[in-house]
Amino acid sequence: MADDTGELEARLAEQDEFAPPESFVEQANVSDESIYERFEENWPECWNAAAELIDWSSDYETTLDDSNPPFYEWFTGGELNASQNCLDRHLDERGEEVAIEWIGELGETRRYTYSELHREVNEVAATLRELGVEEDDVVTLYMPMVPELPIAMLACARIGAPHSVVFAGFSAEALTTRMNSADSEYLITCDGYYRRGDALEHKEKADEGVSGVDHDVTGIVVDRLGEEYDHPMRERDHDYDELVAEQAGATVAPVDRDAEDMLFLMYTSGTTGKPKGVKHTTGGYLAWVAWTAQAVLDIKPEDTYWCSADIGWITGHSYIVYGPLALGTTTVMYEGTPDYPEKDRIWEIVEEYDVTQLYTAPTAIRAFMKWGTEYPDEHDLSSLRLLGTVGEPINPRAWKWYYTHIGDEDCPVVDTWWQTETGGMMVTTLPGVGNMKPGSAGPPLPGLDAQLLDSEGDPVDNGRAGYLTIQKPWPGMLRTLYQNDERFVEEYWSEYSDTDSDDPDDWVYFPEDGAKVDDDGYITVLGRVDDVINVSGHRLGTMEIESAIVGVEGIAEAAVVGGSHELKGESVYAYVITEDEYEESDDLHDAIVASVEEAIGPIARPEEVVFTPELPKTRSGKIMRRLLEDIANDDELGTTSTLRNPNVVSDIQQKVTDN
Ligand code: 6R9
Repeated sequence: MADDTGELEARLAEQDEFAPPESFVEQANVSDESIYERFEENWPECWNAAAELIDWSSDYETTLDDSNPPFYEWFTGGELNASQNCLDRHLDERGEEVAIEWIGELGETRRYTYSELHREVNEVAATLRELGVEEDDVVTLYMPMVPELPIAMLACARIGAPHSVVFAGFSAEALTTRMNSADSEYLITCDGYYRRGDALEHKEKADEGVSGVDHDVTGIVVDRLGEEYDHPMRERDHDYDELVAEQAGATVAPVDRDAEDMLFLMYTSGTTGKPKGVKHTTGGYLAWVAWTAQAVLDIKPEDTYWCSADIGWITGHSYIVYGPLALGTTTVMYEGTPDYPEKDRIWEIVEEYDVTQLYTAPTAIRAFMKWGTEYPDEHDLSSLRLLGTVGEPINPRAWKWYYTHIGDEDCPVVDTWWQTETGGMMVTTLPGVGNMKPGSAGPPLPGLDAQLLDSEGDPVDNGRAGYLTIQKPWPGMLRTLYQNDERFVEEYWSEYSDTDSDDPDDWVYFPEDGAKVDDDGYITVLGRVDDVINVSGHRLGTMEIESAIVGVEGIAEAAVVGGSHELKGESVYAYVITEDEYEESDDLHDAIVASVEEAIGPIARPEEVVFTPELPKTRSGKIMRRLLEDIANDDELGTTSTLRNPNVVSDIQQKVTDN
């Protein structure tokens, strides 16, 4: 056996291109390669194909209104409701089929058929109305992976109240910032949840967050922990079960929303310390996630599809909730971690539920790889038809491991590049059409125009690194940053556009990623080129972390960079300078870690804190992050000749080695 595996690995190691399995192609939702040409010739009307996947209460008049770039509008004049699309329209044919298969960490399960989900969403929608929530009021959802989270999202969508989901692992401070920024007066939260068998209390953190909000907040609290935790209630808090019980059997007609009305806000990290409120709309976003879910994830109503992300991130919004439910399939929602109670938990679930597609992150795959093949080998994974990854670059070795040991060389692997801002997938192979190349996401989807440019805006040669740009609008794109059109233009459009022009051809979207492209047009995404790092697929702004660190008494200055990490992709390296009267100490180290956790959350915890008397700076006083990155990665150092203080570099290097 060991020999076989060795041989197999050796063979795979050499192979850098894989054709989609024949058995997959035969049944794929999309298998005709002419789709690329057809979409290009028929742009932008090609996107009517996406709009056709959803129900409209009033037909749209125009596919794309590009009269005021970069404020594009899609499917203008159309009206629809996302909750109606995810629920009501499936009731006749699929009312008794499973919509959400929820698996709790402690082994308990909850199953919602489409009619059951429809009932509870209606009751929650009625509850929100009763509390005074009106159309266009932003409702904040600060909840872990409990069924009430997607239920609340759909209830908000039903009454036309945009939701703003704040990842439960984020800190109280992060909640405050987001609620203030969105003027959100309503919060649905949870008493707590389970992590590796332990009850984690969440309500105190929520309350602390609310205490910083500059206006009154009405709360609804889901009781997940029961008697295990006697959670505090504020005066304006209500118990979820009690309120919903009062609305038993209530129905709320889905509100007609204009295609361009906001469906939700999602805050994400950017270059500056302040998170960006990405605005997604009802028509374009829903069409985009439905279309990509059927074309790339090959979702069919009879599937049991599982995306292992957290709904607190965009991946969960698009590919646990809206995409799969719009298509009427069964979507699996898992509360826990992949190694609890054992390292085979994922494979146990795949086997038990006959999961047909698995969509996860490279970080998870690298962990599975490290744990060893014995865990997947214990289970029958033959129900799987397709595998996907998202969130960060996947190294070819991890890709091949996934393809072989999970997919049994019989499932296509889609490596999907996209962002919070793009709403859904952008660059990936179509699994029934294109060959796969491990490590390369693939070509842009049909109807998308991606190009690599150098810093002057000129195209770069194939094989060379450049900046990824998107040259034409697409339905799922963000429309703006909440109440900040100026920052929207500045962040995404100023780099490569002629911002004085009203010709859409002069406007180019810049996602702030570096990439290279090969002769077949396959794009390998290299990573962020701004001050954002990607830890386990989670986007973190280095400025946010730095400002938490310099908030610690005794710290004068901090520079944060990403260092490569075997499992997480990148990890947080913090280089800090103490104030004169202070010295490096364990206490100071712990205070730094605590402050980062408090400001952002445990995901941003520094892996290394390096105390140094100086930071490498250019003559103009700018910190040379590139050098700090080289040190963190133990790479050969780039040039130090432009530094004001070149000697500091070897000192820091020595400290990192000693740590
Ligand atoms: C969906 C999501 C976006 C950033 C993006 C890029 C990185 C995502 C990737 C990938 C290489 C992939 N990224 N998918 N890099 N290959 N398949 O992750 O959204 O949290 O906004 O992060 O993630 O750097 O710019 P978001």
